[in-house]
Amino acid sequence: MRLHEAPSPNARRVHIFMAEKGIDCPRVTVDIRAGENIQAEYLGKNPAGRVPVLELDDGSFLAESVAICRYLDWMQPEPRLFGAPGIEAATIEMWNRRAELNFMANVAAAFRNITGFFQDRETCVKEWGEVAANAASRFVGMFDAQLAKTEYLAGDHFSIADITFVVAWDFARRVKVVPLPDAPNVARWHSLIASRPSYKAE
Ligand SMILES: N[C@@H](CCC(=O)N[C@@H](CS)C(=O)NCC(=O)O)C(=O)O
Repeated sequence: MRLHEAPSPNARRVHIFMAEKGIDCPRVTVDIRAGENIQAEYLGKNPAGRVPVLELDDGSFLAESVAICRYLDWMQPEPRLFGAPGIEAATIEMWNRRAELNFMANVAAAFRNITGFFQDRETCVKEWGEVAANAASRFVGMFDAQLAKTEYLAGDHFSIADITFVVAWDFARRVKVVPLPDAPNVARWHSLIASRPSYKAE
């Protein structure tokens, strides 16, 4: 098994997940800046042209960071990061989707459209980026209110939802295109997540 990746939020999701599970595998760096991920050879691995991609021992490829995490979870069920079947797993799914769709996707759209980072391969619309930045900013309140009630994003236990949100949060802080409002409960939660050894996984 090999992980095709580049320094990026979605690859970091898989790195943290792997560290939590105690799984490691060789890495192959994909030069996304130079567009290696949109060349024919890479598109054969992932027709969506994105990182990360997990290459399996039978020569097949698995893309989409959460799908990769699902596969790793099947390989190594403990610790349970997708929750116990039933309401726990469903609640984790709910918060993971909120972290991804309401926050991470808006942060990514803001970054891509405002900075024009990938303008060699897509049309960037600054106004759209600003709309996305404001949407990401507005959703911070939803996460802060949840974290006022629960220790981790989806309840009492660390989960994939925490991984998605911390990766997106750190990226938003680093690229500075989203105005992040004061969020004391997110700050409390961030210190908790940052104290886990997996937070430093690369
Ligand atoms: N939904 C995908 C998103 C993957 C994605 O957007 N990856 C970014 C890096 S975080 C990428 O490959 N960007 C290169 C490009 O857009 O050309 C996943 O979860 O893996």
